[in-house]
Amino acid sequence: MRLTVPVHGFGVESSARSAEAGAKDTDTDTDNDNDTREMPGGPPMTKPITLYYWPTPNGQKISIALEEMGLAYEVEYVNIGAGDQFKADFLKISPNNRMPAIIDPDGPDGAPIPVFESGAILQYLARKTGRFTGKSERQRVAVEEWLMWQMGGLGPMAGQAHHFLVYAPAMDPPHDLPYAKARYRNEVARLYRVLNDRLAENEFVAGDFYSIADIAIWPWAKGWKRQEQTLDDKPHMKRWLEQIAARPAVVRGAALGAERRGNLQDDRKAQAVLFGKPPK
Ligand SMILES: N[C@@H](CCC(=O)N[C@@H](CS)C(=O)NCC(=O)O)C(=O)O
Repeated sequence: MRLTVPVHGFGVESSARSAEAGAKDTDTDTDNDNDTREMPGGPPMTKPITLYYWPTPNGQKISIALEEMGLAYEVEYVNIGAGDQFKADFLKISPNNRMPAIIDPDGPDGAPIPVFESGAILQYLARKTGRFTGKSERQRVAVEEWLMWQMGGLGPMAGQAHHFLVYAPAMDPPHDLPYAKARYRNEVARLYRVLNDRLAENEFVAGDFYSIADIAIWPWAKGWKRQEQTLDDKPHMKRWLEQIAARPAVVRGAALGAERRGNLQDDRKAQAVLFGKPPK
């Protein structure tokens, strides 16, 4: 279900989503989703979580997690090509002027809590629900290792690969930089070899259970073609990409706001906002 609610704050538009369907879907996955509820999140939710979002891989991590966890949420679209991320109200929630961010109205002590940085949001939501986080300390360490691998490695490197392979050559004037292109293409290739090796031994990145680490990595890894990579020599990564893509919650989370995604290669105004000097 999806309905429009009044705009509040800086976003273009808000939408409320019911994750009831998500809760149903994930119930069928209890064999492998590590649904321990060992850290129950306190009182039941009284209001939906607000998701500050734009349809990019970092945003999709959180829409997918909310869908997987069956948490009700409403969406505040942060149009990063139009500069919404620099607005004062948003900076109070996300001082690094990046989305995603959330506000959970039912925070740990009953008061609202804002959270920015997608890795921190995933860990918060996993603690809140007790899901997708590992049953034992060993499992939790594995989840954190691969979550940090995404946050410190794949995300930044694939982001730079997108920049130098796709966006910079399309700018006016073009910045076609062979060294930068090779540097990030090669580093992403190395990371995918590491991922493929890991998935040769394990069904999911942290072991035999689906976790927030898979949720963090998948939205970036699905962009392998744009990053000028091949899966011909990475059968285990290919198997995993397809397996995650088939999860109904992933389909819904990845589709959120897809109709708003512009073509940054042709959008000079968005390029100026994202790649020029930030507006004051
Ligand atoms: N480390 C941050 C990165 C978030 C990030 O880079 N978000 C991008 C979109 S994918 C953004 O908001 N960009 C706005 C800008 O560059 O001004 C996280 O994982 O949350």
